[in-house]
Amino acid sequence: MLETPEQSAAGRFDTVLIANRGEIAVRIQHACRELGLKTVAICSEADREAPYGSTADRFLCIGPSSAAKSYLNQDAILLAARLAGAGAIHPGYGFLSENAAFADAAEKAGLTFIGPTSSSIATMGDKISAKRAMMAAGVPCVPGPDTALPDDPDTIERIALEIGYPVIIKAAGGGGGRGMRVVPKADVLHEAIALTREEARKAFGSPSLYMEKFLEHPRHIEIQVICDDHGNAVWLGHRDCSMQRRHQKVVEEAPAAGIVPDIIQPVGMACVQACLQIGYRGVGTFEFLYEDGAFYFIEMNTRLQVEHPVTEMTSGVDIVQAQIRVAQGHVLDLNQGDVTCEGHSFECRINAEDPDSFLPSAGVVTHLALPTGPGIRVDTHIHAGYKVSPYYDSLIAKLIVHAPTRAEAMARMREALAGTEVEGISTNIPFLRALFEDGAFAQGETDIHYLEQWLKLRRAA
Ligand code: MV4
Repeated sequence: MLETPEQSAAGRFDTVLIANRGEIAVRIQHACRELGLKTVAICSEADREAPYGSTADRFLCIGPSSAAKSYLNQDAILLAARLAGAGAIHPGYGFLSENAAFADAAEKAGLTFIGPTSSSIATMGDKISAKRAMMAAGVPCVPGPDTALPDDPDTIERIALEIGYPVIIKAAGGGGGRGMRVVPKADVLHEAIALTREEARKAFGSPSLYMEKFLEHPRHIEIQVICDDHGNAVWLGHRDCSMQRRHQKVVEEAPAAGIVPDIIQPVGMACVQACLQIGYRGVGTFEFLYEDGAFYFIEMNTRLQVEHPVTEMTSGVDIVQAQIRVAQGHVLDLNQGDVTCEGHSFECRINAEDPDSFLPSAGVVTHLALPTGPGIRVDTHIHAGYKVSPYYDSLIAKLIVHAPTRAEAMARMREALAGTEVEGISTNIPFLRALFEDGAFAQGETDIHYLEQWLKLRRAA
């Protein structure tokens, strides 16, 4: 019998192996069950007691505590999928989620990788090819060539002069703040390039670099997209993720404060156009710097992101369910005209960390109280008695609120933070409570440097 495009497309699966841990393993498991899919949870030895293990249909320990030997062990995960009869792998975020070779290996093993094609992952993983694809699609980018820097010193100097100082040197294999160096003026240009090249060679196995205008006080604004395999793509609105310390986001919100529809609309449409042009499938995030009223593309993330809930709250779209459905080959059941942005949402990342040193704080959660009430959502895997292990990321919960206005959402977050009690380990909750009392934050007057400056002032006081 002739198959409809809907049926013939990519993955048909009824069991999903969740190749991740922590709160996102819980989040993905909920989405799978709601879609009628069976789940396979995996764990390292440190996560044997994880609560999502007992709620999954299967629970397999795939290796020792070290992530390199478990959550990053591609062969162990593919073997677990085969043993458990999974037809698909959801990589979550971090770990193998943006590993093109893993996406490829999964597909070659007959499994659906719940994410973009390995070729899309590879294109976006190379920040130069990503920029080239975006410029070709009409997405506004930071001034600077979409090609690797040559070796010739004179040509390099000419490129820098053309852009205008200050410039920033970035590694093609970098991203997320790794492998970059600001060059304030010409006399330190060649030294900066030599240092960054060596770092890039060591860290990413490639010495390839590119140069951009350095923006001094931008905000970090990102656009969420979702695309199917049938030529449909929509953007689900924007988020502000400027509130970060050392490239670790702490608070995210949707929509970005003070960004009016007229100015973001063409940027969102350009992102959608870019997705169609490169044949993108799945969820993705376009990262922009926003300065003096203009947007500049910097990177595209090809995974589900930690902060996806703020967009779920404002758009009403279950992003994880939609991501799984498009991986099954379904047509996106959503048109751009259906997408709205209602109210305002904040997310706080609750980290198990020392309040002064920010070092991870491991140990047993002796007491836990989580907030309840209208417009409050908590994404977490922890419970009273849970042992926070020192092996992984310190994220233990995400506190998400939604309210009609930004001011009301801030008040709701203050209420949610007041109702959150975690004892036995140190957390950043006291610091988040103080941040939500900050006047400039309440006014939406922040940029990517705000939090670090605020922390410096607070320490001095
Ligand atoms: C920049 C920039 C200023 N100008 N590029 C850091 C993470 C990586 N995604 C790109 N990053 C930056 N790229 C130009 N041309 C400043 C940063 C940056 C940053 C960006 C987003 C969020 C936080 C940041 C913190 C420091 C620097």
